Amino acid sequence: MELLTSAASPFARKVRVLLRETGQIKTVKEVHVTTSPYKSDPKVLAANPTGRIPALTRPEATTLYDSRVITRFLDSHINAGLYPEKSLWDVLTIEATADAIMDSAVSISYETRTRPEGLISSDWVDAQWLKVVNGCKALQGNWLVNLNGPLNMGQISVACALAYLDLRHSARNWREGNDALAEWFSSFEGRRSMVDTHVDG
Ligand SMILES: N[C@@H](CCC(=O)N[C@@H](CS)C(=O)NCC(=O)O)C(=O)O
Repeated sequence: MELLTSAASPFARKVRVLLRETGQIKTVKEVHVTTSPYKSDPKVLAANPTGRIPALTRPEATTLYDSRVITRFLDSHINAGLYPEKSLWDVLTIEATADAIMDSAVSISYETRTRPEGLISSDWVDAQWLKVVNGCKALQGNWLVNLNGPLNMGQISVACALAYLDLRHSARNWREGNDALAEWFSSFEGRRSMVDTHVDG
């Protein structure tokens, strides 16, 4: 199997961390690509008609895309237990919250990094950042207990979302008012899987 990925993508990082945490790194080859909404990598387009990463090609089977589909597949592939039955709906909701934070944070990055200065909408950026703030608040207020239990896909997703905020939006300081979440993250980001997939600037 091949995973189309990039170093900075928080969605792809979810899969990369999963591969390392579940010992599947030798069975899935990571193929790094450069793609953007304005210029899709042809290999990505061939794998995913909407041109997004991550995408997972499988021999003699359909290609999978969208991080949540891929993580679910790789988890069930080896019965890794990252979606435990007894807390399934909580884990999926935490993953959805983390993905929503990523959606907004990536959208701000595209707005501010790829559009000409005069076309950048500060209203759009502020509205997206408010979603990030509300998402972080919910993670700290409602989900900290689940974040502190045995490893699951909710935790991996939250860590990848927060790491992306540090990578692209550190000046906005998501940690403000989120001390407990920040403390949880500082411990989680020391895991080998996170260190191995860390990227600067
Ligand atoms: N819902 C998707 C989002 C994936 C996504 O937005 N990936 C970005 C990179 S972080 C991308 O491929 N952007 C290129 C594009 O939008 O054409 C997932 O969970 O995989």
